[in-house]
Amino acid sequence: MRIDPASPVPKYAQLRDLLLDWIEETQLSVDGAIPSERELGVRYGLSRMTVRQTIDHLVSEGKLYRVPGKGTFLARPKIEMSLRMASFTEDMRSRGFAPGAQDLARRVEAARGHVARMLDIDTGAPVHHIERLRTADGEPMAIERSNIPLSVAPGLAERSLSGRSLYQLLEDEYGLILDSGEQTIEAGLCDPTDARLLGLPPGSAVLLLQRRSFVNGKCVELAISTYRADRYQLHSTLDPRQ
Ligand code: 16G
Repeated sequence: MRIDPASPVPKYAQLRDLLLDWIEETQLSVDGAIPSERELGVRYGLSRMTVRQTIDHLVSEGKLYRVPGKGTFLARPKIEMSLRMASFTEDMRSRGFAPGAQDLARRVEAARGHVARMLDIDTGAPVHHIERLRTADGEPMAIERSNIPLSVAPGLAERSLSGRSLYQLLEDEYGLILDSGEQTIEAGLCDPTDARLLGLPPGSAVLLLQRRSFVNGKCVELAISTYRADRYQLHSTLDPRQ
């Protein structure tokens, strides 16, 4: 395949497709190098500027990454964000990663405003607030901030969560089996504190998730989470009848 100068598709966009085809055909492995900008320019008869534009796009999409002075390499594929009720632990295990959690904060506090409303409890009612950095094979993936009414899980504060799944604990010790949920996902920019924890430059793109999980119609968890947008993507099947 070649660049078609008569095509209405801009050359940088044609090169993007050619490059993605080349990556697939050569079965380039993750961290494998793509040809240099100079080589690509010669191979496809394009200016260095056009080639750079294509690569800039692929880098910002997270498909490629640059190492200054070394070249441009194939990035790892993104993880498809689970749209099921799965816990982080379950989800990561099913993908072959070792799940992990680092405690960032844990306290019992009085529910206010948004949290009280979303949990459908009185303002001032006590809630467990649990903040964890979630990791996959040791790599930071997300920060999860869970709010659980004290009334649904009394004594949770005294229970260790280290190396343990929160959902599993809720099930084993409180008989809470989450049976429904709702979730919103929106794009956002990472604040400096979360960026440091996630190992990202401040202002990086992130996915902001808010999940409410229910047992018999009662909201038992409000989780407000920040997921790395360079490691996650959304995928859904579309049903015209819904
Ligand atoms: C998921 C949930 C989170 C929950 C966590 C429990 C989101 C979007 N989803 O990641 O609400 O707290 O699982 O995980 O935040 P665990 O059982 O592995 O501790």
